[in-house]
Amino acid sequence: MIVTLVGLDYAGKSSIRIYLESFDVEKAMNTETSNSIEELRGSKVVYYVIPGQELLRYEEKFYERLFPITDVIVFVVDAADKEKFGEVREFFKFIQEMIKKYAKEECRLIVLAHKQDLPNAAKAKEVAELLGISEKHVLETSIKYPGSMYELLMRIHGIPTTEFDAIAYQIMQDTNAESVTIADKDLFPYTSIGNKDDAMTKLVGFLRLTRDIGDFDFIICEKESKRTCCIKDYIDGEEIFIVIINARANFDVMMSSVKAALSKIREEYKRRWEL
Ligand SMILES: Nc1nc2c(ncn2[C@@H]2O[C@H](COP(=O)(O)OP(=O)(O)OP(=O)(O)O)[C@@H](O)[C@H]2O)c(=O)[nH]1
Ligand SMILES: [Mg+2]
Repeated sequence: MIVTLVGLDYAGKSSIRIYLESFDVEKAMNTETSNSIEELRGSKVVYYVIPGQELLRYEEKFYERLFPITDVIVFVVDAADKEKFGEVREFFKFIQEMIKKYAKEECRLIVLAHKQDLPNAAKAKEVAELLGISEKHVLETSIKYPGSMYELLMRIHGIPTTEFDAIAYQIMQDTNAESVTIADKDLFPYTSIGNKDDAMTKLVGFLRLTRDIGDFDFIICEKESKRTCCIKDYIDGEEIFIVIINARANFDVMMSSVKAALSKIREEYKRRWEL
């Protein structure tokens, strides 16, 4: 799957890429304006970012090259910078033209009302009205709200999570947990049940830890008598992670529930990703 991020300079495109690459908000907040196309290769998704400076964003050659292979276009709007809304609208018209000219018929568009953590950031409704599109295409996001990054990733893969939801619910019930999340090493979520901000914060933490400590089967963290577990396994060489927050059942119960879940995840994974 190929995802292309577009938008004005300073909108937050590179920040999103860096967050998905490093899981590090601080790093993602410290960017400089981009002068060329950036790329991030995940196992199921490749992200391209087109630079937003005025001199570059109207370069038709970028769209001619990328839109024919793009499955999802993400149009990022700095929702807090209302002074630039005129410029945003004008650029969106150009993007619509580029879509008509170069994009695949089935290419999807997601608009981000980004930087929601800033005071007075415009909501999805306002951004939708600005661009003359339906509100259902607009997502409110912030690098600082991990739950919103989860929503974005879910929207990107665009596949119903029903089967994975059922698997996660079962683990939740078996282990008497607060939240269960299943995702791959690129943060690509299969499902998450419970508070999304908590789930993504923990998942991101475990993914960073994985990079630091290398391979593991499971990690258990106890804090204020709250037990959070991360179980890692492989499906056809691909790492998958199950994060269980506040599992109250005993260890054996948890492991047998996870084991049962993993075989179901394996089946569902193959169906979904056509392996
Ligand atoms: N408050 C807040 N600031 C953000 C967020 N995302 C990005 N930023 C800030 O916005 C700045 C610009 O973001 P970039 O990602 O560099 O912007 P860009 O869209 O890549 O811009 P160009 O490379 O010029 O096209 C970053 O350095 C961050 O400080 C967010 O969610 N909230
Ligand atoms: Mg950039």
